[in-house]
Amino acid sequence: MTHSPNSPTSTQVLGACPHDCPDTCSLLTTVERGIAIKVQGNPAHPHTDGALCTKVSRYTERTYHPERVVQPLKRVGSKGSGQFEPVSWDAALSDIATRLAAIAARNPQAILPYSYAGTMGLVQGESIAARFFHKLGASLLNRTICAAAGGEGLVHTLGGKLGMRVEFFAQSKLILIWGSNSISSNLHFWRYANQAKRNGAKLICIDPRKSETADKCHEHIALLPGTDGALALALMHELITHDWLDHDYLARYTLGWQAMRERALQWPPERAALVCGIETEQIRALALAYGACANNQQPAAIRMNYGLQRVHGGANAVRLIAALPALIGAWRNRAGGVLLSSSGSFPVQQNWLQQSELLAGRAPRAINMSTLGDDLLRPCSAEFGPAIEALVVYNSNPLAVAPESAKVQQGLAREDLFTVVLEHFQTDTADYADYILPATTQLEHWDIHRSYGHTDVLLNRPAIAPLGQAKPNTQIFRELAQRMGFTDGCFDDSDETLCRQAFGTGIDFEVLLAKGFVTLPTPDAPFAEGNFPTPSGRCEFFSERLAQLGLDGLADHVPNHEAFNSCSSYPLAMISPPARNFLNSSFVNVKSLRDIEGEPLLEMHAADAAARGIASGDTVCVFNARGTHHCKAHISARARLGVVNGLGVWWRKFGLDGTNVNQLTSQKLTDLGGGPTFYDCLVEVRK
Ligand SMILES: Nc1nc2c(c(=O)[nH]1)N[C@H]1C(S)=C(S)[C@@H](COP(=O)(O)OP(=O)(O)OC[C@H]3O[C@@H](n4cnc5c(=O)[nH]c(N)nc54)[C@H](O)[C@@H]3O)O[C@H]1N2
Ligand SMILES: Nc1nc2c(c(=O)[nH]1)N[C@H]1C(S)=C(S)[C@@H](COP(=O)(O)OP(=O)(O)OC[C@H]3O[C@@H](n4cnc5c(=O)[nH]c(N)nc54)[C@H](O)[C@@H]3O)O[C@H]1N2
Ligand SMILES: [Mo]
Repeated sequence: MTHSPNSPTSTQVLGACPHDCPDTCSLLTTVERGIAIKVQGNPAHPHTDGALCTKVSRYTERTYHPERVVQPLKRVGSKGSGQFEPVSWDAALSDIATRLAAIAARNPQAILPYSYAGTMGLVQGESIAARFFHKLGASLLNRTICAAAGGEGLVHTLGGKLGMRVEFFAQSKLILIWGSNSISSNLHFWRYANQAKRNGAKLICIDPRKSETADKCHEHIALLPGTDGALALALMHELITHDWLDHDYLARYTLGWQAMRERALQWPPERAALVCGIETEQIRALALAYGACANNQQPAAIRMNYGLQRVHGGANAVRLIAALPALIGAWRNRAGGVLLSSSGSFPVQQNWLQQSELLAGRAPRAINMSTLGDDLLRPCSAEFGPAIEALVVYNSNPLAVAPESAKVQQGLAREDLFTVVLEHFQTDTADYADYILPATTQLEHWDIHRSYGHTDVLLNRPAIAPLGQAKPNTQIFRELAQRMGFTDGCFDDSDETLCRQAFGTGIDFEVLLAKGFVTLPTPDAPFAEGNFPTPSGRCEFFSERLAQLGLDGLADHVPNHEAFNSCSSYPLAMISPPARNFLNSSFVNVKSLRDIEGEPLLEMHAADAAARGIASGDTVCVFNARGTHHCKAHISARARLGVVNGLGVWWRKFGLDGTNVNQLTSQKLTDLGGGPTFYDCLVEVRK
């Protein structure tokens, strides 16, 4: 904490942005008389560079929002009515502990924790909470909803969630921005890309939607959703037939090249163009640009993001794209290669944080968070195990963000389901709670963060006291543990201790305390000489591990579950990428940000709208066999023919008919990793 030179009563506190975003910014919060008056980007942190996105610069508006939940609430109305009355912490926690203990006495696996990335903090995420559920023997949760497919794709190709260091994109000469609207969802990467652009780099955006990022790139390839694997194979085809290859790199540092080569040769650009719904010439031009960088002529970099892996073949597509740098030897230069996620670089002490030995030999079933709707409705069976009787939600808003909301809603509405929600606000999910417990925000608690877009560790110190009766997630689970009679010493670890130990001895905590961030000592060009952390030590075109699972060891194009087909009764593909001023469903209730986004919209191509007699501003019904969702149509050059864009993720209660886009999405899963397929979704639209 430092005293600001301007005012003796004003202090500045170093923190970290908690949100699910690759940027993980360093924050400076100005506090006067115990009130946070301003949250700014830390100018001393190179990646943040003193700048925040619009939404996080409004963090005080969110923190002091008049609708913050600041005391425990107990349901008084019917399930989902949203009617609650205040209760004391003691009454709430005692009742919750009694109810959970009764269920656990029959079968603890009937209790399901449900959490994701409301905060990315390692402490307010899965530390004491995980210990609590492990001790209880509750069902485990497979946290697949964001990155499972892409993560598997990386692991089975490069060996981990690793890649280029983000700062070196500034020195690249060709950048493919693939499945990422960086200006909206990875702003601090965009700064490096823009620097490269000013230095003469060519930027190509590959995205079905003409995003704000596509506007600023030299070229935009608007392929159909879920066809990236075909495009990558055709690129390989062109690199091979023109011999734009780094043969030395391929021979020394890759595995399975002959088989990959044969498969790629089945994908001439003409074939891929039909699948992708684009011109053959666009594929040839892309290959020419990428091939011109072969053999160290120019550094070529790829920034993938998770947007492209929310489809059936998401993991295979990531495998194919992650393999591209090896063909041209792009990894030889630190400004070449690919980055999807850097989160595997961090020496997180997960076992210590989560204390899995508290399971004491039990192996509870794991429930996939991406099929919550179905799972809440499943009866007890030999295959499934006990029906879910209690759901404890923290750091997530599943009714808004999980696919096929009608099923999630039906499940949450079960009278025999006991639901506890730890939250800042009365979200769509919290409306269905039996108890809402007030949680602190990032300004009010300790935490420590890794990042999936850079390689710095950040510490977050509390800037202000908890609002009202709010408590950190950790403290809520500590107190519940106490009431359940859990006496293990690990429940006494303080938040500060958890921060200190989260990275073991891998990080100098004193530097973190003083500076707020520490950069990991990772190599500049990690794969310049192979050293892939795969079983073979090579970039794996062919994965023996996948082959042993009975899967195709070689990556391929895997078509969508709901592949685009103009003759089907649902002839439009719908994608629902993030809105710039929301963070998934967070911030939707912050009025100044909601005012910028306006209202839930469906972007449509003029021809698709005209064919249905739809004009901009019309209320439309978007529907498929899973449900209907009403919103306003917006005819826009951002939508390509055959694809509609429903920017997400709105709170259902702000929608025209109390739904959002996830009323339409399906619970079908990805090829690997059990991820959701939000962007693999056919719909029809009528006025
Ligand atoms: N402002 C803001 N920032 C965010 C988020 C947010 O909600 N708002 N979300 C955060 C989260 S949770 C994550 S996981 C990260 C990454 O979040 P992502 O969801 O990956 O975010 P984007 O970078 O916007 O990438 C989505 C882009 O992929 C495109 N896309 C959709 N389908 C396909 C496809 O099949 N192929 C290709 N090539 N592109 C496709 C979309 O049109 C969109 O422009 O961003 C984080 N940052
Ligand atoms: N249609 C469609 N659906 C999507 C996506 C999409 O692109 N399209 N994106 C998907 C992706 S990539 C992701 S990552 C998921 C995200 O899904 P979630 O991780 O559920 O993200 P949020 O909607 O931001 O909800 C997080 C909630 O956690 C709360 N929270 C924040 N900090 C704390 C805390 O310290 N303690 C407690 N108790 N609560 C806290 C916030 O108030 C917020 O309500 O959504 C997915 N859903
Ligand atoms: Mo995500």
